[in-house]
Amino acid sequence: MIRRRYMSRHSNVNYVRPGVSPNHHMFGRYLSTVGFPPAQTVYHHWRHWYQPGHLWWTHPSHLQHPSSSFSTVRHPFNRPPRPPDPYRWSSWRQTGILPHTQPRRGFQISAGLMDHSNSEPPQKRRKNADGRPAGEKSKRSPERSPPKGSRSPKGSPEWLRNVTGTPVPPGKPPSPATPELKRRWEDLTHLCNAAPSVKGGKQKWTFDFSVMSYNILSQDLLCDNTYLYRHCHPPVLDWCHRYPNIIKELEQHSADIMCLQEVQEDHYKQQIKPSLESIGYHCEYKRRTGLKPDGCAVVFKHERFSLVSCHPVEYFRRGVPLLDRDNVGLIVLLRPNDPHSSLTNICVANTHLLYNPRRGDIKLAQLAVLLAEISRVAQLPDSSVCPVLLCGDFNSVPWSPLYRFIRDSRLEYDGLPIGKVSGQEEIPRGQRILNVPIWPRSLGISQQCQYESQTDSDLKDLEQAEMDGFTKPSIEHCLKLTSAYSHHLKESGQPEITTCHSRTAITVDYIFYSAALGDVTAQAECSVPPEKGLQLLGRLALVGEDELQKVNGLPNQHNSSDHLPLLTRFRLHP
Ligand code: KL2
Repeated sequence: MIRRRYMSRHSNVNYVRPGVSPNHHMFGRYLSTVGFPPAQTVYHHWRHWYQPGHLWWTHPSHLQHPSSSFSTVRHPFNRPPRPPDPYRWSSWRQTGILPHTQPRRGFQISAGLMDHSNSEPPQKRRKNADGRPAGEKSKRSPERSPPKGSRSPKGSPEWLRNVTGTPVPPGKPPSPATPELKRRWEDLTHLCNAAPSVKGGKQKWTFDFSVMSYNILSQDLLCDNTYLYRHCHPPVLDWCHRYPNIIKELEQHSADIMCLQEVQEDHYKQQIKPSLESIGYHCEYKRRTGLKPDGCAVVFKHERFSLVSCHPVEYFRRGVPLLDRDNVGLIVLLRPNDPHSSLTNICVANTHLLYNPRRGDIKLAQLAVLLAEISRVAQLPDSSVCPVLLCGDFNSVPWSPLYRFIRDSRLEYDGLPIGKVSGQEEIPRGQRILNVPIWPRSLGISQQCQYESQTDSDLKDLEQAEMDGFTKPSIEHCLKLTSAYSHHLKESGQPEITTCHSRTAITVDYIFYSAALGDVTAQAECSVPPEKGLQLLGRLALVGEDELQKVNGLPNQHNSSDHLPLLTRFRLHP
């Protein structure tokens, strides 16, 4: 019976992408924007594929590497003939239900996941950025290096650590009824004396808006790091399962401004941008330098804001050894659409800093480049700065030196090991300490994270002061930033988790903002908050490890990234 069901399923070569759920109301709509067949067609196939209790998943043949693909070879009884490989692009193209362009290394996800041996992930080849010095060709990127046994990632949860080889217990395929993660809205208005927003009338005009920061997990990086997702049921890792979930989530939260990271360029162009534009968003995008195909997007509702200017930021600088990585940032200056035109612009910056836990020196240099550009973009005629929102994935944990630098506007780093800057690893390998100065003067950015004047006379005048600055082991910046999240759960005091996979469960994503006088968080944490600024009205509460354990970690059937979105609401005063 088991065998017949298995075989009859495969006798039909019109496979659908596994795990695509027809239950999402966005399903037909969004897929149709990229040339997918009508939803019913896919649904028919989906039903055929995704039967709860179906034994395909538990069958040993799924452990075979899909590159063996379909052949005429007959297997013994317990090894039925393999179908045309559902994980190979060519098989899907024959069905006519795939988008017209070939996903970059798409459908290899499961190839990695199907290999449930205990071996470490294969050594990965470094992709060379265009125009890199030839010597870098053979250099292995530490960012892509597989985990070593000696590494001690912070917060790696026990319940996700030892899952290799047993992703789903036999006979228990994950049902579509995997519990959903519950997140409640935390209203903070009562704490900050925020009167309801007044739309005109005698009271002062204010402007309320919401901001999201969300690392959506690029499919390319997912494929590169499959060993992080061995706890997942493979179909939930398929982009065709993840995309409808992600777009539904974005639409449901309906933030006025969204800062997205790990947005893969082809998915952005073909799916994400058209979908968001169709619901009233203006979209800006900056792809990483080099060959990795993802980047940062900032999107906002054009009903609420107008774009004043857009500033992509590349951290790669030829000739600066610290800035040899392909991470990027994206800054936009926005004007609130305010009929009274009494409101200041706001500066929104989005970034995804280097992952490598050992290279805090690079992370700080990348951050300095971003802060210098924010200071320039946000500068007002009176030399003060407009309210700033700094969002993104900083690959650094709360209260780490990098985090404290952002929040305290200053970091004394004398004798600080570079492996301790981000706090990602409890016991970092390597003892190398930060150089003084961290980044060289040739970068053109001062130790106050400001662009330096480049003219000869200016340089002479500044020389002494600068030299002093460049020999002191401290860095500063001019923004007064507060974190919108407190990094501990209100009820249990447990750490909040923003990213979770089989090696980690920590906070690395943040929404920092210029807090106004009267902002509750700022009063508690910032001695002299600036007058111009934002008031935090509320946030979508994060969750702790316990809640994530109940939903099998991330990504899962409903949460389709290995990060959770951060969502906040602010009030802007004139
Ligand atoms: O931690 V992340 O995931 O913010 O969610 O940022 C990086 C990592 C992202 C971009 O480089 O890819 C992931 N081990 C674990 N994760 C890695 C590794 C690695 N060696 N390399 C890249 N990433």
